[in-house]
Amino acid sequence: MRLIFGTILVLSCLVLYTQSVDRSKFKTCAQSGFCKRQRDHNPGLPAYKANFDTLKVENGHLSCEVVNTNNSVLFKLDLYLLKDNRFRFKLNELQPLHPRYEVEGVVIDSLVEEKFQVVRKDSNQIELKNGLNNRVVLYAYPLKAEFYIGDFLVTSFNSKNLLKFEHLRTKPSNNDVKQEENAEAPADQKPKDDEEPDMWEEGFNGHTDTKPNGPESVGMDINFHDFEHVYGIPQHADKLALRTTGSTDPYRLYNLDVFEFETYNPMALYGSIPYMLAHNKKFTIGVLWLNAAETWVDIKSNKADKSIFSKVADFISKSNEIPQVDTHWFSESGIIDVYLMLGPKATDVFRQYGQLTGNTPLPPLFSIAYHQCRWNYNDEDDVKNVNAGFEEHQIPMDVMWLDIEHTNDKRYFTWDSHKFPNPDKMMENLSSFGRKLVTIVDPHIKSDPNYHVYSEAKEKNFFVKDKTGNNYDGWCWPGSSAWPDFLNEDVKNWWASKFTLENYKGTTLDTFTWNDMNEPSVFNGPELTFQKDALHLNGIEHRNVHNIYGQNFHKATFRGHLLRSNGERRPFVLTRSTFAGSQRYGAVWTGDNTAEWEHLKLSIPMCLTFSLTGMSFCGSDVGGFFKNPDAELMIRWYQAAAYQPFFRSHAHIDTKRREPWVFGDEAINLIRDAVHSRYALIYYWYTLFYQNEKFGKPPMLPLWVEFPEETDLYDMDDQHMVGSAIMIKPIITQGATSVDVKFPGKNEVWYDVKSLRTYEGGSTTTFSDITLSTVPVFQRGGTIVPYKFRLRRSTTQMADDPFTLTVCLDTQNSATGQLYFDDGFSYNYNKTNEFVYREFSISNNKLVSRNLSPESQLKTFAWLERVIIYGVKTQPKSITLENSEKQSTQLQFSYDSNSNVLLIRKPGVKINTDWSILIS
Ligand code: NBV
Repeated sequence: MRLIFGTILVLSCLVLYTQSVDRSKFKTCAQSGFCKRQRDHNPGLPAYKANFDTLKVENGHLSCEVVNTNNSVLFKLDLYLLKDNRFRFKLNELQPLHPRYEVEGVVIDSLVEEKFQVVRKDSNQIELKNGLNNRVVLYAYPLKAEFYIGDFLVTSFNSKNLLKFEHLRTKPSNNDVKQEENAEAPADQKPKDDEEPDMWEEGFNGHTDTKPNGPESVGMDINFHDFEHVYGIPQHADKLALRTTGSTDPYRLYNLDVFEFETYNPMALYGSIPYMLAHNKKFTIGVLWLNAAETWVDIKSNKADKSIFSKVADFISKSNEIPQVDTHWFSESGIIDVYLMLGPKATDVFRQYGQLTGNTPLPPLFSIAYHQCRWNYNDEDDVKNVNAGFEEHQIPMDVMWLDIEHTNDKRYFTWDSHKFPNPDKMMENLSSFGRKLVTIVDPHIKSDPNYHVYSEAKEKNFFVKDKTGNNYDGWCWPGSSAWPDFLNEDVKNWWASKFTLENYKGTTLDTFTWNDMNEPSVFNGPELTFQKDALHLNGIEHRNVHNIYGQNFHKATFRGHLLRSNGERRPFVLTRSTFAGSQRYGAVWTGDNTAEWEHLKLSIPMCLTFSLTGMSFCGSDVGGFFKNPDAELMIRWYQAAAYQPFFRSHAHIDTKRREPWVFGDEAINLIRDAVHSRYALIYYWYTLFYQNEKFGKPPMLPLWVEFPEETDLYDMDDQHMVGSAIMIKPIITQGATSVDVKFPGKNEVWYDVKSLRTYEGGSTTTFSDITLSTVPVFQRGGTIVPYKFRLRRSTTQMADDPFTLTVCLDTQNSATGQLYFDDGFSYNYNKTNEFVYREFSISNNKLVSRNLSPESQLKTFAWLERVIIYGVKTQPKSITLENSEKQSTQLQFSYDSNSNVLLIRKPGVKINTDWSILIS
């Protein structure tokens, strides 16, 4: 009977997955008790007051008690000045009925700033200053904190008095309900409904959330002064610049498996990163709301929310009302813990947030190349044939992927013995081409006493519990399943051990992992996930940790990869579910998109948003997961995705085959070109990922990060940067015949290194000669980009290939660029300095290569094959190379005075040596 139910459920899920989103499966704010209470909160007379008699200031840490004057409940406020221009604002109950959950494992460095000063203090205000002259002013009543960069007020917390902190309480008997409820509000504004039925129990779609702790939500306003644009809080299928939410639900952050998600709305998706950035001409700042419970964010803007009439009136009257974005954050439980990065520039914010939550570690080289996936490659022959197809059509590819059907009935870490009888051989074959394999490993564990993963976890008491203390039982791909409690360190370590080569038979160090369904997705759970009253280690309710469950699973898998190689090799793990800090464990993809042009278009803002919020190794399913793309969409998708950090083609099991060669000759050639363009730039990408690990600056960036003062770029999300040197405007509309490209930067010059044309910064050009082969990509004047042009089957074969440097001169005839590389897979770059990190720069007609890390020492055969300099105004007479031994050689060159391009042939020097080239 159970089996039949399970089969029906799984089948119905498959059917559902072929339709568009069923909104009724997911809560709106009005269907969520705490969302309603917080969103509708009308503060009336401000309730919260800091008691300055209890004020203590020690070592950049201020603390005091706060009272809710309506009900006398006491809180503790901690305000920290942190190193590198960061602040922390933390509010918790002083004596909660039992400890409230505080997020663990996300913040890795919150060192307190030593250089601080109390600037002034009176009975209602205290002002502290950090070493950079940035200040916080805390007001006792009404409680609020204002943060200043120099003299500019940039953000304030609770200046709208929306703070509402529901203290823990005992469940009142029916008679007490009235009294308790009314205690929260001022006498003149008692709730109209005496009883709020949602407070102690809440139903949705036939599920009941028993809420043993009753109401415990927390909410506060965070306001951005003199800002019109805010970004971040992924994951939503929406624009890059966040929109105001007056007429919609707030943006929801609750990790959910939303099938066929809709475009342009604030519904929750698979990941939740409660981190927002605000940007204006002068500053970029970031705010992390560190709470892993269900969270919603309302956004208002005094400018954006204006009617057309008032905008016109403002224009006529030259109104100089200061713009402001007001945001209101509320979470179902936990505490208020807000980290502020005060920038003042975007690159500072990236570094500050990276110090707080970690940067994306340098991925193995293969993982930033091209991946070939589908649900499913059916058997070993299929894998072999697809691999052979890439050979035949000479399309580079580094990784093949296997989805859930490769397992023995969805028992992860096992193989279907009919379809995959010899995984070792299959691995060997792939490795012989220099290629890797990724297998999927989901967190739902088939409830089967004969399945070792299940029986061990059961015996060790490692599963998440339901509210009664039994192992949580839910339905997923394998039927009845249980979920390991990845919040528990012992469980993570046990899970990690499953990846050792002895334990995961058929794998080698060339096998990597895909973590899916980790929201977690539960077919028969409320909103397709766990019950909120499910229990983790030490009785922690799932409600508190929902948004971080997937990250802990991802982290455990990452640990497994480290373990299996004794910490020698860099892991690669792809995740669907994310939280702040997930970047430390690998890559993310945007989930189950659709083969439609709108989805191709959305892949850009979705990955830009992930990038801004630390999760920089992002991509979307090339071609679209659901439905069948035609050749044009497929080609355009490859062309766009070649310039996004994670580059993988993927498809639903019910779709037609779509390997690059099924679309005909023209498509094969164009797809090959697109994939090749990724490989040609792979060392540029790798250098960006290295710099991302070091400095937190993501490889894929909105234009405004590079051109922070150009206000017309603030909304732009169909054109983006790859590093500081490359800009792309992918073609994302069907049948495009023309495209407008914006060239930012006054006094800048942009080069099309293929057509050899140049474009002036500060202009927009319409390209009206668009064909299917057009990919508008430009290199910025003033930059040097390393290329490897030889077409190879995978990155493995590229290691010793020679480099070409493309030098694009700026208006001052100078340019710089960096190159980083190492063995591509180990930690030797950290342990024994086996890497190359060089800077190339040209000025006064001399191109110089210098070592950026004198301690580095990698043995490499890679050499410099050619240098192409764009923007050279006069014909050179001679070109002289001076090598590291100070020997000079004359180099051959050609110069084209029409295009101003100088081609220098065969400098022939080893790339990791010092050399210079003099153009006279
Ligand atoms: O494992 C099957 C799929 C996978 O292909 C997809 O990429 C994931 O997002 N998975 C979801 C489960 C079922 C989706 C309909």
